[in-house]
Amino acid sequence: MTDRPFADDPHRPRYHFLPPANWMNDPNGLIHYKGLYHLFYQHNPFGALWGNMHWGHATSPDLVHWTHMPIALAPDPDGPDADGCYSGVTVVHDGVPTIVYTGVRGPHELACLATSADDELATWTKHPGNPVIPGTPEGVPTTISRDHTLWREGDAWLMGVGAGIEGQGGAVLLYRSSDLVEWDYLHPLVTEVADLNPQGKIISTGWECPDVFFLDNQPVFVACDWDGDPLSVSYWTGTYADRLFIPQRHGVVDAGKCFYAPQSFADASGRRVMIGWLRERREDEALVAAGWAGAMTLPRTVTMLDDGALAFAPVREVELLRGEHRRFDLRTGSLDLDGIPGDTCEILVRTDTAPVSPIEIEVLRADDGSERAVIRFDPATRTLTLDTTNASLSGLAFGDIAMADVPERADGGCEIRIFVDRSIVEVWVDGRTCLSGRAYPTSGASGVRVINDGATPGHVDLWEMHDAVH
Ligand code: DQQ
Repeated sequence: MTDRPFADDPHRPRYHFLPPANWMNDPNGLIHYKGLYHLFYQHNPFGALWGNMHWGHATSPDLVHWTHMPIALAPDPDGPDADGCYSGVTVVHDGVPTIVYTGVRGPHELACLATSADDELATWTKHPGNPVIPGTPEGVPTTISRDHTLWREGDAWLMGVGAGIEGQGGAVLLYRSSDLVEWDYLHPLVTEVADLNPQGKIISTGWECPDVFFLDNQPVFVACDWDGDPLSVSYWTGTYADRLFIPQRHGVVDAGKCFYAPQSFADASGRRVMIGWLRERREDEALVAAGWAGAMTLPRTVTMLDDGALAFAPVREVELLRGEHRRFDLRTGSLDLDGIPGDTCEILVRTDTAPVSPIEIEVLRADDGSERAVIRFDPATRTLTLDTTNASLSGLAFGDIAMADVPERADGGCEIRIFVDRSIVEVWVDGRTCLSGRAYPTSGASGVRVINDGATPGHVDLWEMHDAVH
């Protein structure tokens, strides 16, 4: 980072995206336009806590090196977004880049538009007719109604709005338009299905940040389960016909407790790329003291497997950040990092054969083990856990245990890929299952230790990772 007011902050990430300072939450308006990737985001430019919702903006030629841009959208005290410019998307309509976002004024959540005429999408003009949808549909008892997902169907735009319907849980309200300005409400595209939730019951009072897209013509629906607070991020695959999505299979996008509000887009090569928000896991007091809050995940590709499950993997461009490299035998134990910073690195553990007992990797580890984040793959239960309960001695940091199921690989092998970036730990197994977490060691802990009972042969690759945000 060239602007470094936080150079001495050991928790501030260096290759995951975050704004120059202050609060950030949801990624918004992701688009690949005229050769540049654009990341907009929910941003409070005035402080490190949630509030004053603006749209921040950054661009990248390659999804990993980011340049900060001027703020794209700010609330207008006299407008329908007087209390905030909330989440939304960017689409190109008749050649004009257009943001569709939620303007908030008092209790009202209202669909609004803004357009840009410059190639870098640096400046935006709000539509004079905002809000383009002045309220919720008559007769639908909504709990919330915000955040947008758009797709093309013939000559029309279809738009899903994240919502909740009293007594029914999460819902997506479906609208149709030919020009993004005049919208007709159709019906709920999908509502929460209790039986498909792992809990077997309705868990959301509303779904935030819905994301509807198609992979090889198969419909996918991602939503954030919300009950007044963020709960989890689910995906469903199923069928789409007569403008109804019938969910058949449920999965978790990333079971990490800090992961929320992901958004995806298709880039010029056609791949589907997703970025999510990594929430802080510490008290407000610590955020204010730090002067910043929130980071983005590394961009992830989303693909569908034959059985309808989704696979998530870091985009290949992440390898552009790799620097110095070392290789160790999987039986090494504590790794001698030999100059590679253990708090900004990538660790790749590969077994040559099916693991016969659990493999544990401790990162951000103090020499005496008093602080450590633990990644554990258990081949018997096929589970991956990320345990941050002992990651910090600070009373202001929250630790937790996140767990994900790891499907068996046909060849029996196993690949665990870990990205450590100061207070961020992102873990993938077999380029399919991911878990993210936050860890705030107080002691500058940055050791890496691999615990393997010695019976499973394999190796560990370690790279330093370079800074990525200008
Ligand atoms: N955050 C946004 C909302 C969204 C929520 C407001 C999820 O639009 O529903 O900042 O983090």
